[in-house]
Amino acid sequence: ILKEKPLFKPKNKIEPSIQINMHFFIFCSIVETDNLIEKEVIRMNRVKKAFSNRWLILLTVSLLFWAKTILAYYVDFSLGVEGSIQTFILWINPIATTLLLFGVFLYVKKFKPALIVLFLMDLLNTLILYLNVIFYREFTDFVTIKSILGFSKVSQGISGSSFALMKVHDIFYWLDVIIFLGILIYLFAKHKEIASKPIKKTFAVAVSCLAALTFSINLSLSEANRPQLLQRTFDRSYIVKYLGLDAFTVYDGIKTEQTNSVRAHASSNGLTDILKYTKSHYAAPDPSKYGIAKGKNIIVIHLESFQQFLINMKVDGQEVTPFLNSLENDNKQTLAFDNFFHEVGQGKTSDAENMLETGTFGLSQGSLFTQLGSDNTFQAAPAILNQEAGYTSAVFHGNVGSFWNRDHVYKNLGYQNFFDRSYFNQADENLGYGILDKDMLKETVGHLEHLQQPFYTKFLTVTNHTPYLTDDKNFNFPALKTGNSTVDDYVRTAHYLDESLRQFFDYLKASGVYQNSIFMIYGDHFGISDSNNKDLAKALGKDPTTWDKFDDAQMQRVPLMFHIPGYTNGGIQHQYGGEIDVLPTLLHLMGIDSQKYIQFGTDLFSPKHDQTVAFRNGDFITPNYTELGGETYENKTGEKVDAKALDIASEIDKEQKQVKQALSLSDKLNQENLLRFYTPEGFTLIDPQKYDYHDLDKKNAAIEKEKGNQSTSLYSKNGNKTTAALYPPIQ
Ligand code: GP9
Ligand code: MN
Repeated sequence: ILKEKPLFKPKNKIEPSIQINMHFFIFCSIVETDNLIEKEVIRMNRVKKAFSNRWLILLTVSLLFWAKTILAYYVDFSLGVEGSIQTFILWINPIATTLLLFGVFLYVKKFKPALIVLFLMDLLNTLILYLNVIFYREFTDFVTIKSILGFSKVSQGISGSSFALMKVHDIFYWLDVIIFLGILIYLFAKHKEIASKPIKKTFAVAVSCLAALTFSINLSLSEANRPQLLQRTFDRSYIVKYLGLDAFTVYDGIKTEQTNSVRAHASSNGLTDILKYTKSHYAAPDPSKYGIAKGKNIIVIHLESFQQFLINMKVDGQEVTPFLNSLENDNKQTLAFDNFFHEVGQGKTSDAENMLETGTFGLSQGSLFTQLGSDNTFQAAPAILNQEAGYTSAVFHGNVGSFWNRDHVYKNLGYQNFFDRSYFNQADENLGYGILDKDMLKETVGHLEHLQQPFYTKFLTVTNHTPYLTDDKNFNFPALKTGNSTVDDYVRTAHYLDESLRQFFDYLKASGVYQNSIFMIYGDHFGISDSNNKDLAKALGKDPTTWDKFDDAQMQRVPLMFHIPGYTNGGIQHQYGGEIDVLPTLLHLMGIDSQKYIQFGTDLFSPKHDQTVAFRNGDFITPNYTELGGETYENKTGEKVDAKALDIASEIDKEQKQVKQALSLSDKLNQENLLRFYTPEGFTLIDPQKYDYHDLDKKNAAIEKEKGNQSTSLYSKNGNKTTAALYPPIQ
């Protein structure tokens, strides 16, 4: 062939054999070039294929997003993850929502639009993640729908200081999105014809189902680790920790929509029935108690999970709470109640706080603090005391500020200061829900002594909290020997709490605060749940085999005492009452009439005090009867009785109606946020924006400085010297 059709014609004569060789060489080169071209085409096709393999794309983008979320969990958020189960839940929680959202990509038939959808999902999710990262750096909290809609907090957090809030590692939040965008642009510009086979719809649906399945596994694991996670919403960070940021955003959106729609239909007309009830229910103060603590500092001590049975109880011949007993039994300076009940629902501590601060009930489900507290209008103790009597206010608590949404709610209650976990030594031992009470109380001094007096202060203890974790170093008290560890250790942590208080009081006495204060001490709710009561029965000298609902109800007694140094008319009070009654009682002791405020309880000392104690589920206790789920028990005998036969049916019926009415009117007031339509004369509406719980010590020092000689803080009165050395060493 080459002879007939030579590839080239040499100018000079070349020997035929060489000629053939040359021809062969050229031929081979051409073939090889062709080969190379073909290889290149194959390579290009592979790249194209890879870029157009939908499964690979989905997996890569999802994995990268998962990694970014984990980065945020560990580096930017502090979620308080404890133990391997929580760690596992944390690691899997971004999977479900990421698959669900990114999986939409599989449903879009055409390749390019599908890619755009995926990119937008990635961008949106990254935006949500990053917004939260920035917001968290400023507020130690997550972005809520409300804060986005209201724009107030987000704009405060994001604008202005936003650059200052950025960190070098933030590049990792955006790197994959930028690369994705680059690839998109490249593909669109250079490979106009790029396409890929659409995924069968069944596969797309399968991915969504897988996402749903993953979510339900995630939710069940979470519920097992933290029962009633969604009903009670302890803390926004809990939802993020257990279910992830996207689930939190959706959950928050649904809740916001629910409250908004209730509120949109509310009007001041709704107040008519409420005012009618509270006005007619009002109980005027007993003149002999009115104003007996006027002008004194108020020190509220919240005894975590502390029940009345602990008072005067002995284990192996030793008093569990000798210090609290000495206060309770001081029949001159203390007014203590032995028929006082907690009335909390699922909001536990937060419900107790709500009742004591606002005089309204908690909600029938969940916590009022977390559900409505962020933007409800309140007329609460710190605001009333400040406006009517010039009180400064502060809360001290060894747990993070976001728990029970306190960091938001306290502002609406009018608290000027909130010293949360961040104000205490970070090295302090964290046991369960916060640092140990002894450490917390000791460290409060550095903050307390800078508050202007008179002050209204609340100390939220936390060490006596289920599961009553103990060690032998801090908790040297004999445990009960019932065999149920929750019950057994309860007395040990209660004893610890008692010791913490004794030390705190030693300091207060030495610094002179004690003599000029009224102490309001209460147990917030049960520590031993109904399911454990039978194990406790024997230790209380009761028969576990006859233990019933009636006994469970009686166990809901918690301590309440007003300890007023210098007062001489104290003694144990036997009238029945509950947490809802505390605010009007306290106000009257302080010489402030509660009449113009909407409050659902009555002054415990008033001759007109309503002794019916309403539980959140509608059950109630009176001095004579205990009504549980429509069944009546006689208090004297503990026996179930036939109300009709005893001719008390109509009396019980009337009480039951009133209990239900009070609970539902209180719910209406709070759910519809009706206090925004009612401002009693002389009361100024609280503006939460005025409060900021950062740098509180600096602010209080500035107030001291500005007031100069007029400053009434302990520190100023002590010749500008700290009183911290007066605190006894922690034993
Ligand atoms: C946590 C503490 C406990 O900050 O107040 O709340 P509780 O679990 O008792 O409702
Ligand atoms: Mn509690």
